[in-house]
Amino acid sequence: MQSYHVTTLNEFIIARQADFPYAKGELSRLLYAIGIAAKMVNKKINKAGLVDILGESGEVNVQGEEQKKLDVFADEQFISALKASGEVCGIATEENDETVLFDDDLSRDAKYLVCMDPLDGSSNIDVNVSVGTIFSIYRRLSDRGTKPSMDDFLQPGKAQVAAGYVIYGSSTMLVYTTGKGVNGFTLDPSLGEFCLSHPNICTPETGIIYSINEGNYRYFPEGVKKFIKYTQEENASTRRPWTSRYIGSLVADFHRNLLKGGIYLYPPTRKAPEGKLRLLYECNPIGFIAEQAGGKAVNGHENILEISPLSLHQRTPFYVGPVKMISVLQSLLD
Ligand code: P6P
Repeated sequence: MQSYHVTTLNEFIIARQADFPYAKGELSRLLYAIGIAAKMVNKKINKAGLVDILGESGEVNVQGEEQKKLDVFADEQFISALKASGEVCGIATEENDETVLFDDDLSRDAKYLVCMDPLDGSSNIDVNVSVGTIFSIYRRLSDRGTKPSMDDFLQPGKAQVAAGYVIYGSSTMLVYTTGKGVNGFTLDPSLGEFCLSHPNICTPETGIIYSINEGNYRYFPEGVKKFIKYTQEENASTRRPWTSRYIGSLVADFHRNLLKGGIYLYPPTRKAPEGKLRLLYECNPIGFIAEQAGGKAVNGHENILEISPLSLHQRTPFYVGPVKMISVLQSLLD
């Protein structure tokens, strides 16, 4: 009888701890905490249609968006799990105007901080479309034992120690990188464990999928309009036009494009002249993962991971995908 061993997320984290010779387990414990919170959120999302947690919580977040009850629940779960880990000194999340600093002795001495979108794409919850959690992990710059500073949170994306996302879809997956490749874990509900299902994810060199909300076409920069026109002409290598796929949930669109080869675009629009997506907890983590999988993320002509943030909820135009597809886009941008 062939024995079939699954590698759980926790086994993988421990095995990979050797990648960091000076690691004393802090990052491992932080990643465990994220896995636990993800399972709690997943449990709630799976019942969303059945329990009265749909609809607005009546609060409005810093983005001016109605907070769905699951947004609030997810935010609370991740904050609680990360605080309990004792490995995080503070968190910046989409759901909180200001940073959430942990002032217990253990956390105040922690060396990591987290920027996260606890539940991205939440407007899709009520219609049963995939949503996601996105997280980004940094080392603090300020001295351990002191109150974290705003500079701790406003580091460029290239300083990330780790980044990942959870996609709550037809199955629930956690995909993350610590700078040594990208690995995907699928939640096995019968075990209650995330199990390694997509080792060493490498995005295809190119592709024919493009993801953009063409409803904003008239407001796009000319170069983006030229790019859309290019996708609708015969593609030299495939002799066929590209395929438009847009779910309206960044994690779902990015995950499909990462595996199949595709480019996601959120250009400036009239409603969002700086772009809609947030640099700290959407673009930087997704950009880090894309780069680790062989892709690239830019704001137009600048690598996303090179941008020095000026504020917690700063927005940016965002284009992410295989290097060759990004190059085609950049060749058309002014
Ligand atoms: P639009 C969800 O609100 C989100 O932040 C991303 O997940 C998604 O890709 C984008 O906004 C959708 O925005 O303007 O096309 O509805």
